[in-house]
Amino acid sequence: MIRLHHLRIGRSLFTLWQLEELGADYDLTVYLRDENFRAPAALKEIHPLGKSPVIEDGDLILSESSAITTYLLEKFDKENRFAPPRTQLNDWARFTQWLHYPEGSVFGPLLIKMLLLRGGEHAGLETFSAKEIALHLGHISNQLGANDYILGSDFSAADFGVAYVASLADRLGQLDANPTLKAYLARCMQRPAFARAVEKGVE
Ligand SMILES: N[C@@H](CCC(=O)N[C@@H](CS)C(=O)NCC(=O)O)C(=O)O
Repeated sequence: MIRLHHLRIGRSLFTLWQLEELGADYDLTVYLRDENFRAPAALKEIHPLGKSPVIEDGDLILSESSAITTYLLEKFDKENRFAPPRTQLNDWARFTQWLHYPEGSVFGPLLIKMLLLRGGEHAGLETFSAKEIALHLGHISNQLGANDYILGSDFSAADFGVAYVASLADRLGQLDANPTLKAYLARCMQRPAFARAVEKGVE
């Protein structure tokens, strides 16, 4: 059975949510952050990077949220409920673009903003992160348009990562003037599977 090594407060909640959406059988090991908000050393015993999410499935130890999503889809989404089949090549390629975009492009500027809010000062980084955050949040909002989810009217596995960066942007006060993304985030969080993930992984 799959085991998710879940660090409280962070992106692995979104992997937990995915396991719930997929109806997968899984076990959970929960880790608490230390006084510096870092992962405890115990996570390094699972994977050398000591970060979360990490899943264990037999002798497979897998890190990186988008790789985990791809693996879980292969394993539990045979009916393509959460991603287009690879035979629809263009749709599948667009799906993978939105699957990798949050971690690959959006997270970095948000991380800079988070560090600056925690007490750093750096004019160049302020300008860079403000511009990049506006660019990416604008891009995501445009893609959403009047749709409920990032690839259209149906929820897909690309929404896990997009909802994660939207939630981080919200925590950093970056969605106050963005009703489209606020509503999108609320819509994702109202899904019953998300509520189950919160119950198991947060409380
Ligand atoms: N690129 C990785 C990032 C993993 C990551 O940095 N996870 C954070 C939690 S959100 C973490 O474990 N931080 C604790 C630490 O670095 O001490 C992914 O997509 O999974």
